[in-house]
Amino acid sequence: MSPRYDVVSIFPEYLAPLELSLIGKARQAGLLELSIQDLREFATDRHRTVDDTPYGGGAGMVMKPEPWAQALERTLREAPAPEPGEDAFLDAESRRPLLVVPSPAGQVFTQRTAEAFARERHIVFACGRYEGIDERVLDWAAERFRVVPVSLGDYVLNGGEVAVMAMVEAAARLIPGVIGNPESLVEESHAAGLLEYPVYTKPSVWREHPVPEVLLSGNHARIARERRDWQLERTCRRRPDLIDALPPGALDRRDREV
Ligand code: 6GU
Repeated sequence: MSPRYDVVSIFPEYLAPLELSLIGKARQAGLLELSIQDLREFATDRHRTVDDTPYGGGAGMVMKPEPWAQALERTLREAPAPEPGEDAFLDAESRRPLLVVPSPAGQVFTQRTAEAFARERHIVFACGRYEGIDERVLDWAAERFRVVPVSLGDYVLNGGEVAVMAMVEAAARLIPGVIGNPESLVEESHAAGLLEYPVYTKPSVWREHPVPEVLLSGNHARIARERRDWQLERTCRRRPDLIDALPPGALDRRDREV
């Protein structure tokens, strides 16, 4: 059974690029079901209002709770049914869909998060705008979903839509079958906690810049060793924090000579 992702947003057109490229093809191939809901459908007044002024004062507007509850209830009604036998050992808690709330106040999204998302059967993404969603929606939702506020990093976007595009793309490409050659997932940046090594293609000399000689040697052991060194050098220079975070034993004796 392919995973289902629901995205709720007041700007459903913002998510249109998810029709394209790899994710679009995965949807067409039935590897991923993606449904985009317009939050304003669940507003009740003539102006389709989804925001209001904050209690306690302050700048900006807050998203009203009721349209969110209605929209999230619809995603629960449309939740994929468990396959007979498939989830036999899951408790009720694990059967709850994941509710991802993009927010600069969330836990930071990493490749590990993407890997965890790719194992989920049903994820609902709740895109907030303005100053955010009335906190009671998250309290209410916690009885129906596993709620996780998630941030892309330490900067502020206008809303969750761009963040959801990044998260959906990072997770969906890890769903089995979405990427034609799964070996390309093994070597890429962050898979082993290091940045990817630099890559080169023809011509062997381009505008007086030659390709590193070792890559033309045909010596696969030497090439593998050199690429590992390039990864380590690049990671030390650009992202020393990743070196500090490597699990014990991730570096071997020969790595330490770099
Ligand atoms: Cl997930 N949402 C918003 N609005 N801003 C962000 C973010 C998310 N991650 C970083 N900045």
